[in-house]
Amino acid sequence: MRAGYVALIGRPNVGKSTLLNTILGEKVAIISDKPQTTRISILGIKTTDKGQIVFLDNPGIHKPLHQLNRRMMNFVYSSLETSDLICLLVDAALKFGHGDEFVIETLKMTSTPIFLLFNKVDSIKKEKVLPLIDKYKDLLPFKEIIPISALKGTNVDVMEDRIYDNLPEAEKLYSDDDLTIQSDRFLFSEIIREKILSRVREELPFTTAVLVDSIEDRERAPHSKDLRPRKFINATIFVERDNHRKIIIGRHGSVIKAIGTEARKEIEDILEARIYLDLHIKVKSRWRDSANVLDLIEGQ
Ligand SMILES: Nc1nc2c(ncn2[C@@H]2O[C@H](COP(=O)(O)OP(=O)(O)O)[C@@H](O)[C@H]2O)c(=O)[nH]1
Ligand SMILES: [Mg+2]
Repeated sequence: MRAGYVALIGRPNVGKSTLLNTILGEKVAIISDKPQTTRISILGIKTTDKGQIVFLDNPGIHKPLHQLNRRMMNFVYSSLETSDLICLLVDAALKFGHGDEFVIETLKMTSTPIFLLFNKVDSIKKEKVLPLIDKYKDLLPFKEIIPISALKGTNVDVMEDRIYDNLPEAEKLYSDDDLTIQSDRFLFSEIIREKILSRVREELPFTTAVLVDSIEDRERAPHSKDLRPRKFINATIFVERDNHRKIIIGRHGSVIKAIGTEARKEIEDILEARIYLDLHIKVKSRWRDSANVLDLIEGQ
């Protein structure tokens, strides 16, 4: 048996969370085309007959400006420290830039073995891969360089095999049917945030936080044909400014309604229950620097 921790590391938007979901075959991390979608380390457990790989999906490596971002980067650093192996993801379609240099510098601090994964190879021509490998291969002593597509699943099995080769011999760290350790509250708050990110375009870049205040059971109406259990979920969306609140509400409430409907459907599928989702919006200026709000969100 082999088992260990593998940190997924890279710039924002390179596809770390997509890869985690593909590996697990289930959604444990939310995805968006906006940077800095993932804010904490999200654990995903893959158990096979070879052993167990515990993946840590992470926030993207960036220079932090707010307390929120400093906390995000602290998740990255501690995941670098605790992991047995690091998978550095790079977007194969993007040119090497300052952000990539910063990532390489950050990784120079660690002596943990590193895999280099060129992701999104589905979006580039095959002949572009070799020059990429050439550009990167001497920057760090990579143990393996593997082109993958997290979205299509290309080479993900190869990657898993190579990971096992590099993990210590050890007993499993979690039980066989554990997929993650994040709570339902956290997952639901993330799902709501994902719907906000996809509904609200450029006007509002990643400045919302979502807190699930309560999840309560509800009685079924006496003659209802829907036999699913019923749950009532209360959640608060934090925004920094009143005009952000208006954007999220939308014309005649159309935006918040769509966010609520999409999130509710997804949560209903997960819980196999009928869900009532009550969303409230709270304006809290500079919540990104409020230890109170950040503690509440991380503590879900
Ligand atoms: N074409 C393509 N797009 C991808 C792939 N992996 C991720 N993406 C897209 O890249 C964006 C960022 O993905 P996400 O997993 O949230 O990136 P993260 O910030 O690194 O976690 C999303 O729009 C994904 O759909 C891939 O293998 N191919
Ligand atoms: Mg992510």
